[in-house]
Amino acid sequence: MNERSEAAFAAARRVMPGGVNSPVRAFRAVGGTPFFADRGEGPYLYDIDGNRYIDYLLSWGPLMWGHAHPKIVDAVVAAAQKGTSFGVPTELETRMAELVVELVPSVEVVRMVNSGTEATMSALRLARAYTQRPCIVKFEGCYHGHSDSLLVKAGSGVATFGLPDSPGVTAQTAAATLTLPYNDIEAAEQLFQDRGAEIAAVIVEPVAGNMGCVPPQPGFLEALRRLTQQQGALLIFDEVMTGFRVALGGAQERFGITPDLTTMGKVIGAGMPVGAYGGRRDIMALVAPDGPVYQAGTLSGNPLAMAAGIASLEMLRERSAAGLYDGLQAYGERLVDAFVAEGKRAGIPVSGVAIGGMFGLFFHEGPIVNYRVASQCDSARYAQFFHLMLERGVAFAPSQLESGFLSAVHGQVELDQTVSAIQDVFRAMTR
Ligand code: KE4
Repeated sequence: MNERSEAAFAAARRVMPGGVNSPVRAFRAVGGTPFFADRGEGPYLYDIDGNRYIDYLLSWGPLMWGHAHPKIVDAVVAAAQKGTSFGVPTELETRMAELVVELVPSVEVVRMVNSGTEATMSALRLARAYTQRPCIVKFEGCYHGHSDSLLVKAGSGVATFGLPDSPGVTAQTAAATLTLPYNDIEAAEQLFQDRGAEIAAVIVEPVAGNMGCVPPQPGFLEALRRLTQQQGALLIFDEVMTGFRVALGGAQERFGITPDLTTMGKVIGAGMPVGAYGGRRDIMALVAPDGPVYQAGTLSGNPLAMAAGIASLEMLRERSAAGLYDGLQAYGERLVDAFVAEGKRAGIPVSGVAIGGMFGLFFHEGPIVNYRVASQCDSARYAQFFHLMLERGVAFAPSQLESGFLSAVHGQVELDQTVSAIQDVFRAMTR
């Protein structure tokens, strides 16, 4: 079944921490040995033991066009044949920036970096410089990458390991990061009342994707917009995961909220290393070399990531007019409805949510509104479900506290196979 992955993992563990280059890939939350990828093709991922999976992990979000889409592969190959990096400007970077500015109207000026972590870290530095204030506000269960001031009650891998504060983050750093429960308007109002004058920015996942998929409750994002405006703080939407996924213009388009800064990643690189931060021109004017806020990167805006991202965004823009995002929503709803119906039929507490190209499946009766509730999910049940689905050729996220992802190339065949496997698995779970 997975002898080659077992051997590969043993070799990997000898030379890499946990045998991986990112903790969640070690499958610690669901147990067992991670399968090693050999190749991907559209909605399918093939492991080195020859097993094929319908892939709902999709590299944690970048792959809106599935694996190895010809237009994206051709774009990367063509760019590579001209060189991999130059250290001077290229027009590809301008083209990418023009696309982001066109598709995300709140972004007037944008800077490319190499990861979501870099994007959020830089956006916070900029917000502190612009407001001349020290504190930032984040929400429990939200993950914004692994920079020190954001590894305070983070979600994603840290939450999965139950490490609310990662070792190595100093007390001084943590003290400047204030955390609130997601979706808790009253708590946000109270914090701004108590410490509003110190707050440089609120950073939020406008749809939380790192404690499972948890949408904003009605009024939550509007309250953050109102409070930050009133108190002279900046509102930063971390759309590294939601950007170009929950709508063409991201969560800010879907929910009609205009943030001051937006961070991006994943989809804009279509699987190549990338991140970006951008927003109001008067704020971005502080970024070096125009302004004093220093931020730099050898490979920022590198031609291969730009070529892949441009190909992806241009296809998204073209297909969104033809109902791409409605199709993603419908697929997600069918998948979640099947999960909930079969779980209830089996007498197992379940709930789920579908929002654009992402979804959440919970072993909890729901509704899941924040990290405290999400952490009450039956993660052992989720692990059992995950492995039973894997045996049936369907790969979901290897953690209850993560989201599932869809692509434009998942079709009716994959949906039918997934629903049938869900029905079969819940029958097996009640035997
Ligand atoms: P990266 O530094 O991993 O490119 O981006 C960090 C980040 C920032 N903001 C949000 C909303 C994110 O979801 C992420 C990264 N997401 C995780 C998925 N839980 C990446 C998976 C991993 O850590 O390997």
